[in-house]
Amino acid sequence: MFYSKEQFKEEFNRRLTVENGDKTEGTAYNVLGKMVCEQVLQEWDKQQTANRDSGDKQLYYLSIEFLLGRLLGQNLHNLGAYNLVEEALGELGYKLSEIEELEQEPGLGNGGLGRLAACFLDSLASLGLPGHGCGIRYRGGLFTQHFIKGFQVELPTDWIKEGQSLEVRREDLALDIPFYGEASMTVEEQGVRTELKNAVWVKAVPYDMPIVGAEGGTINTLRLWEAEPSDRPLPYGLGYLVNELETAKISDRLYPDDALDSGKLLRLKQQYFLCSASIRTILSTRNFAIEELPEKVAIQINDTHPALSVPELMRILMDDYELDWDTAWSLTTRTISYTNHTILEEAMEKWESRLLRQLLPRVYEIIEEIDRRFRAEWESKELDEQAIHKLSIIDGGVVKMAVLAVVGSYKVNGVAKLHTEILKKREMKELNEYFPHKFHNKTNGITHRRWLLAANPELSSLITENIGPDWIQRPEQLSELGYLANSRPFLESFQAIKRLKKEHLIHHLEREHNTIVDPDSIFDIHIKRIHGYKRQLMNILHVQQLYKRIKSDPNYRPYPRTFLFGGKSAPSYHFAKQVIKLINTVAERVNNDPVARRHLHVVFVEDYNVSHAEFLIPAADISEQISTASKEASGTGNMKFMMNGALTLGTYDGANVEIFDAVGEQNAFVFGMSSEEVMRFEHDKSYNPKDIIDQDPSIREAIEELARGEWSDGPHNSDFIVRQLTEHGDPFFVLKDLADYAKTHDRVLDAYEHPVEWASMCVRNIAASGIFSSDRTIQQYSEEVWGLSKVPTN
Ligand code: 4GP
Repeated sequence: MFYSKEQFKEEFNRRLTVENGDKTEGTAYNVLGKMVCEQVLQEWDKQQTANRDSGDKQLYYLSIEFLLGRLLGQNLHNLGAYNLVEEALGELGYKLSEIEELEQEPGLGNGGLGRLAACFLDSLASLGLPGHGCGIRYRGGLFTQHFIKGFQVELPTDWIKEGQSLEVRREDLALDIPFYGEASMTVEEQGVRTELKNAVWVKAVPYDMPIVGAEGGTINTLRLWEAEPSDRPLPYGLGYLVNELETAKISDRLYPDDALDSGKLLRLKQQYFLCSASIRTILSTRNFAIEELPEKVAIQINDTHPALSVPELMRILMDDYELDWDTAWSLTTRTISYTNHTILEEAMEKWESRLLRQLLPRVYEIIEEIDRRFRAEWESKELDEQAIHKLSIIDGGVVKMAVLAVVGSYKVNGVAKLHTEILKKREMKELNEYFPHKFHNKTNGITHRRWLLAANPELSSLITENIGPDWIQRPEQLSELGYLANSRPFLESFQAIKRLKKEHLIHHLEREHNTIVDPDSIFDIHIKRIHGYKRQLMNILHVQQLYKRIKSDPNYRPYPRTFLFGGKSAPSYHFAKQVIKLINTVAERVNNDPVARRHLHVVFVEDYNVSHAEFLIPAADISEQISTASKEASGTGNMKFMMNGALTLGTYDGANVEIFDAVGEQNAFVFGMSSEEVMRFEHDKSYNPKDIIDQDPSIREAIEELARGEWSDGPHNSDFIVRQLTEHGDPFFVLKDLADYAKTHDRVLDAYEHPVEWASMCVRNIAASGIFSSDRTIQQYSEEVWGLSKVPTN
């Protein structure tokens, strides 16, 4: 279908007529989606069978999030058919980019962790490695963000409603998952048998999506589980309707609010549902002896959400395969590995034992036994209280999922060098000392296919024209661009492309947000979840200061800058929601001021998602990566910006540190406290923001105005912010770093006055960005953790 333009056009037209005769873009989207699907399905089927028959080791990446972004374009690119289809459709009067925009993005993720999973799937398939995703098919996905009077309002999203052309329901693989009930043991001739009685069953139905690798790659599977009512009878006394409603909720939406017990139980149900359904299917469709499990299967758990994989695999091996504890433990701890994505206390999952015991009685028994045995190992050693606390899986009535994950895995990794060091030396020091060979680093990466080739085809072509096409397969070869960092013609072409991408973004913002941006201004972009440690507050306080200065000093007329924000706050995170309100109010004041408007423009992109990011990132001049040092595990947005030739304005945090190392600090804008300083202050408790407020009149004034509610339509709309900066000791060191941040922005302005040198710095960033391709990350995981071999291509 995609071999020649003429053939494609003929087939497309034929289907268009059959469909319903209309030639709208909506029909064109459906027709094209089905054509891609059919093209992929045949080959996919063949490869699935070949995979099963080959007996080669397969990886299963279990993740509660997969933030895929739109898939139609990605599939066309990876099939190598994008240009052909674009031209063919052009001749038929359609614009492929406009058809692509009709796809409802599956928002099955929240932030970095989910997007990383999606980048990894693309790299696995493109490198020809057999690695599959297992997740949940949330009907709702992440909420849609709306601003009403500057406040975030969350609306439900229904990505499935439109009809997904690229998934296959696998009724044949459906299975029932038990919750509640009582674990009971019977002694039989062969040994002890454990059964669950009076359980409530939920049917898990998989929907498979093909993950198409780039040319020469393979087609892997993303299996998303949906919860449906089971046909099994309910235990006596449980209402049918109640159960139906409860069941439906399991795959209803991502991250239900866990403030109440009901929300906590729902999250736990989701986690167990994912682990149990995935692992049982992995085992039931295998064609090897169960003792060979670690040689045939690798299970990677993406953060602790799928950490119940450890007791669940144990349960299956013991109860269904009748293996003894030691054999089951040996197989489990050679199959599972774990990635940690955060050291933030609030994100380190802890489940109350009483909830786990009630919901998953048999699984809880196994967790208790894992804890008991592990305890017995270390109890003979002389350990202080701190170490005992850090090594306990069950501690003070809660199960610490990160400890369970570490104990049950053969490898544990952090996602950037600094993060891994912090895990090893501080957060998980005792576990690292206990298991010295488990911990390792795998710095994150991003797929250059989506973030450079697809999002910025103009820059990609310029690169290929100058260094040839090999970098597409081996992105580290982008380093050859280093020689062009002083070539005038090359720099001019780069500048022209940056300008074009700014215009694309402007057009997009005009269409979607009714905002007009000055293409000559500096595009300074801060896009990520809204969180205290990511310090959107510092950015907007600085804008406030600039505004004040413009208003009070007639000689201060800086070069125009557009500060773009994008990101969502968790629905119950009041501080972050107030930051959103603050940014929107500052935007309104600044943008409506006839003088300030010539120098400053603030744009908050509503409902930030992957599709918006694809417009924003290629247009950026400055990439804001300003988290409090030690708090951002890695960051991956920073890598996407760098690859598109934006300069990082950032702290020594997460993967920024490696970005600065790769490109040289002279090609970035580095500022702020180091992670050691932050950790020292946290340890000594010696930082007092009041000192800064007392010393710096402009900061004092800003806080006073915030307290009076001048920047957010009333004091109650910024009370969380004011209290955090004053009474609560400014835990993310916003005021401490603010002055240095402001100075660094002045350095940006100075540098921007020299466009040739600026462009040259941008090119050096692109040249140094190859190591941040997720192909490098996946290659390392494959060689050092999973032991995969390339799927043979015929
Ligand atoms: C994120 C981290 O915050 C980010 O630094 C990292 O780049 C990303 O994971 C991928 O490793 N964590 C989450 C989360 O998204 O939900 O904990």
